[in-house]
Amino acid sequence: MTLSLAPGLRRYGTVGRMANVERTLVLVKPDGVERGLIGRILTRIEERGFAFQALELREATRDVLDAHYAEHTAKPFYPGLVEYMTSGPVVAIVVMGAQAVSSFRSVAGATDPVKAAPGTIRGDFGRDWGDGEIRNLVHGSDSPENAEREIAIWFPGLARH
Ligand code: IDP
Ligand code: MG
Repeated sequence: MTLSLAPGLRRYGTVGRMANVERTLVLVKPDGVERGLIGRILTRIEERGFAFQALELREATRDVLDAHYAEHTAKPFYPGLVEYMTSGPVVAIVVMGAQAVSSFRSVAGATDPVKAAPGTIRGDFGRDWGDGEIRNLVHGSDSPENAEREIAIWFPGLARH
């Protein structure tokens, strides 16, 4: 399943490669898709005035997740994280604009939805579902360097180098 880019968004592809505008990789995780929250999550990004360079509904593969979560593959929660991230489709998005990385991290909120502040995506839509798993609706890159690394994994055609 693919939501292809509207023609008007294609110009951001050129801008994204030519200008050094900051980019971040956002994922609406399977719980966000399953619960019908794609629109509300995208709205929060649009409301802050950020642009989408790419936006696609897709299945995360094990290979993509191993690369994306390279820093976590040896951790005890990793098998559960893979199960979670492959439990349904995700929406992969490249968001662009000055300080896009830290701006989206502040909109996403703390990793644990129980600790995430109200007003954040995780704090407004997340909770402890009582099964010991963390399901926190979204991913956002944690640094501009990791953002470019992750964009190259999810959207090789948009890699800057
Ligand atoms: P982040 O998504 O807020 O950047 P990270 O520490 O990078 O948080 O962890 C990546 C993802 O791994 C989290 O969003 C969450 O889905 C999952 N995760 C992190 N720590 C745990 C844990 O202790 N138990 C279960 N899942 C976890
Ligand atoms: Mg992280």
